[in-house]
Amino acid sequence: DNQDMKPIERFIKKNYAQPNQAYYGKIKGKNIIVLHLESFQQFLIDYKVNGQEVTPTINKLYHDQNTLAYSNFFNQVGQGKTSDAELMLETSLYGLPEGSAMSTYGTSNTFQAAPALLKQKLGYSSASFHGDVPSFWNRDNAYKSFGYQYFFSKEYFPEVKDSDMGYGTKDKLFLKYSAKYLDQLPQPFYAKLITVTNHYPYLIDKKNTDFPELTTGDKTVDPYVQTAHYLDQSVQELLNYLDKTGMRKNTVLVLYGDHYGISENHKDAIAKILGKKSVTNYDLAMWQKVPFMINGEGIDGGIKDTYGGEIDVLPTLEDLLGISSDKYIQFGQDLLSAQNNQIVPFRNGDWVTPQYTKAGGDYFDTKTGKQIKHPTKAQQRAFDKTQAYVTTELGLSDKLLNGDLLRFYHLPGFEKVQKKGVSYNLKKG
Ligand code: GP9
Ligand code: MN
Repeated sequence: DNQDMKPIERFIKKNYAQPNQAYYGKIKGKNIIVLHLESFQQFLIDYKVNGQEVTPTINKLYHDQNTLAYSNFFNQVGQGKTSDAELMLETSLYGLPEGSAMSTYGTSNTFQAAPALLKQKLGYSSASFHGDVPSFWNRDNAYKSFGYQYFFSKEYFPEVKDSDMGYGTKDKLFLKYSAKYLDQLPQPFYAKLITVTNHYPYLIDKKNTDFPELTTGDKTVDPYVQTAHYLDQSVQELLNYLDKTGMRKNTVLVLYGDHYGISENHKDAIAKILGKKSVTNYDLAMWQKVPFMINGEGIDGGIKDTYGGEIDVLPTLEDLLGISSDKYIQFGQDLLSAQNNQIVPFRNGDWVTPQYTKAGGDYFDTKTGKQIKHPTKAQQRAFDKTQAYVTTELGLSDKLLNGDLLRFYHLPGFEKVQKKGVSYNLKKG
């Protein structure tokens, strides 16, 4: 045993949020499809261009009574972008302050990640799908460490004329091909579909869009809604297929946006979209909101205003799956729990709570967006307390990854992931 684990265990135990009995185990045994919506921001929900909804399908899911939807859910990625989002969802550990943790430690570190946990606790099979080369973000190695049984990357999808755009297989083709593989997975399964077309610089062939651009005048920003619209159509096609085959009935869809599409380098464009003259650090913090939804037959849904982020997804799913996670080394908190503290740390040490926001060195009232230039003593105490929590939490997560500390942590009833013999390579077989 390693002494460095002790403060981490203490912190996690102290901040453990009890599951919500009304939801506990509600989706146990159902297939789970995580739909990773590339660069998809919350502002797109119900957003219109020239009176037309950009994402009618995703909007409909957002308002569905069988969808648990979150209106104050934030991306928490750092430089590892997509890979940080993936790491948080699979492990409830933070990305690193610099670089990509999946690239740096994905091969060497020990993890107690979602695919392995679901396999060992509930007998789920697992697969990840992505239309790019398998080595991007070191996925081919990190997925083995996470316990993924299958990884369907670009080489598994037929290459036809114009099948690629930007980072890989176009979403419509990608989801169509992936669905065929999904059909063959042993059920129940845990599957992750990582879309790619809605990625900067938002390339789309004319035959795939008749949707208008934004009119911010920022040429690289304006087509964002066109690729988002295309992504939305591809989701609709997947839903149609799942409905047709009957798979939808025993499947839960988890949709989330991994990070911003329009970066802070485009402040003028962001201001135009928000209908403001200029943007504050508060606006930029709120700009980090992304969708998070859990949709499935029998889910008592609704739009929740609980503050949370990507780090909280796995604990939330564990609650719904009826997996008791009180011994797990996971930094997030179950969003359904009444004990959730609603502190959302960003990777740079800034944070959001329902009351206050710290962004770029400034403090704000979260409800009004008003800057707090001269905090009262009570406000200063609240800031300090939240900051201490955030700094400690991020620091402990970094320590855990840098020291590969999970190799010392014995999780009762959990066996170390066996990577030997696992191969995702189609050519080598
Ligand atoms: C590449 C894709 C994009 O395979 O996942 O990653 P991002 O640039 O968004 O981190
Ligand atoms: Mn991404």
